[in-house]
Amino acid sequence: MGNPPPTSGSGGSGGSGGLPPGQRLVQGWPVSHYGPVPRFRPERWNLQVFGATATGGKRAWTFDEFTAFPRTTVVADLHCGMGTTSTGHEWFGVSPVSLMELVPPAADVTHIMVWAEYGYSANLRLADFTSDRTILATHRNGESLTAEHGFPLRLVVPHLYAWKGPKWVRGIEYMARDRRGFWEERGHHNIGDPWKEQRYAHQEQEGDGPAL
Ligand SMILES: Nc1nc2c(c(=O)[nH]1)N[C@H]1C(S)=C(S)[C@@H](COP(=O)(O)O)O[C@H]1N2
Ligand SMILES: [Mo]
Repeated sequence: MGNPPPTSGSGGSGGSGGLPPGQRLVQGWPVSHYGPVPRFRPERWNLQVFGATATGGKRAWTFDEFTAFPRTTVVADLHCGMGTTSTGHEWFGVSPVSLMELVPPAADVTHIMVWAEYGYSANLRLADFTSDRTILATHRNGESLTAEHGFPLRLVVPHLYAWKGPKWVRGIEYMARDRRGFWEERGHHNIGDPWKEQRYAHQEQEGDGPAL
């Protein structure tokens, strides 16, 4: 879990505190991702939970079914691993814990891989995914996400760099051991805590992640 911010404050909790080391504040909300923006096709969209579930089975929800889930609000900043932070985001969406209650993990699950359109993925420790500030967001500042920012569903993990939060989420895989996601395989830190400035894989210490 992330260290608390150095001094004054609210840190990851909404932008009135300090920035993580080496980050600079940007105005507004820049768009940043690898590859094209996927087109949303409601009739084909689903959200799947699979991997090491307690029953061994998988679950999938259509867009309409997902829309009926209980929602919650989290105010949090986005810290891009390339050095910019955008603030003032009020995320509205579904708590990962509520999904996991519907599809319990097997007893040996330690990590989660979150999958997005076009094969983008990010690995998380179970406790990162189940943090009470982590949210599968459908809305930001009261409006539906735009296509560029991840419509219809993106993950936000406030205490980690933003690459840990896939836009255009489609799948949640329960894992009994850690595996590297898209950027974690390509030179980025396996944990990605901005308060410890864990940007690159070469900074990893024993136990931070599986061998590259
Ligand atoms: N599917 C997908 N999600 C992604 C990425 C990506 O390339 N593909 N990039 C990540 C990175 S590096 C950042 S900084 C944030 C940017 O989110 P924003 O465009 O809403 O600011 O999205 C994250 N989620
Ligand atoms: Mo980023």
